Amino acid sequence: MNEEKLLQAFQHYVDAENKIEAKDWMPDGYRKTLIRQIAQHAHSEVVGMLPEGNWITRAPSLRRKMILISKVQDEAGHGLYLYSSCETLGVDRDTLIRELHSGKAKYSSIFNYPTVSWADIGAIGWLVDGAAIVNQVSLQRTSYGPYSRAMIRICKEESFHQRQGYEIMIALAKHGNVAQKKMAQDALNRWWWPSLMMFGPSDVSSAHSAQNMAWKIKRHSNDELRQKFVDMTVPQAEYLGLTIPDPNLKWNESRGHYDFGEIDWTEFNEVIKGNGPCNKQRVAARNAAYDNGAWVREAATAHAAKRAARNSDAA
Ligand code: BYC
Repeated sequence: MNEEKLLQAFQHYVDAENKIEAKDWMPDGYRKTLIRQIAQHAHSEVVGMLPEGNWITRAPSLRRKMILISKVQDEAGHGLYLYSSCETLGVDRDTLIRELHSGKAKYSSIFNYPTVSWADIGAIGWLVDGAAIVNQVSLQRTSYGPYSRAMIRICKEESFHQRQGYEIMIALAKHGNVAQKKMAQDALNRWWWPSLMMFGPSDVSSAHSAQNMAWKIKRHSNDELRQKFVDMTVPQAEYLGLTIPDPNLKWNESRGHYDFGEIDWTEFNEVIKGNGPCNKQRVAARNAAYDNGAWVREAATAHAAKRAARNSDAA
């Protein structure tokens, strides 16, 4: 079959809601953009451990500490599923990790903001994991089988993450004292706009959306998902008695959605270019973790070689 026929057959197959598997023929562009998106997603999970990890030693009770450790561990697991899913496309994990460590690879803008108070852990669970779920529920139906299956597993844990964050916000904002309520509002003020930025540039500026929607890698546009998140989150903020820091936020009866203010795209572009408040710190922390773990990798390789030699002696 020539290239054009292959492309047509591929598009029909995708249009009929079939999943593409690792050994199926796929256009080079499809493989390339999937490697890009899945790798960025994997890096986001791993870098996402850092802002929350910052609070493990300072969680206010043993119960909170156990929950937070468990959540951060889940993120490492999500990173593993996603790197594995990316490897099925023919790229090796070392290459991806090298790109993260050199600062070449992108990861979600949200993890370049600092976690300055305990309420930030609540806000991350509520807003960041809340935004992640909206995006990832949609990606469960992505056309690439290994990515879709990873998303189904991840979403189950993500909803627990969102609830643990919201529960922290309830404790602070509804049942807390004046200082705790203030802390919750301050966290919402700082995390609201960066959470909206997680969905990426607006549809008119999104470089990859049109092709990736046609290939059904993405099932909803950046703006559709952002709107869904706003509509879902406003009543949650009202229940908490907190104010979303957007004077233009208003229910629009005719659209059946909330209108909201313009995102600061200059800030977004600076953060994804590496100039956010914590970009350098995050990349340095990942490099240090990799270097400090060298002895573990060497020991595991030596152990595997010893076992292989023992098995071949026995054979
Ligand atoms: N941050 O054409 P566009 C988590 C980049 S982890 C940084 O719209 P696309 C969690 C984009 O990559 C959740 N970069 O792109 C973990 C592209 O750059 P390149 C992470 C961004 O791919 C631990 C350029 O801007 N979720 O929840 O069609 C603890 C143009 O954008 C961002 C995922 O990764 C951003 N926010 O759509 C707690 C979801 N937005 O590659 C929680 C999977 C855009 O051309 N990814 N860029 O240099 C996606 O769904 C899509 O890739 C996006 C962007 C919606 C993010």
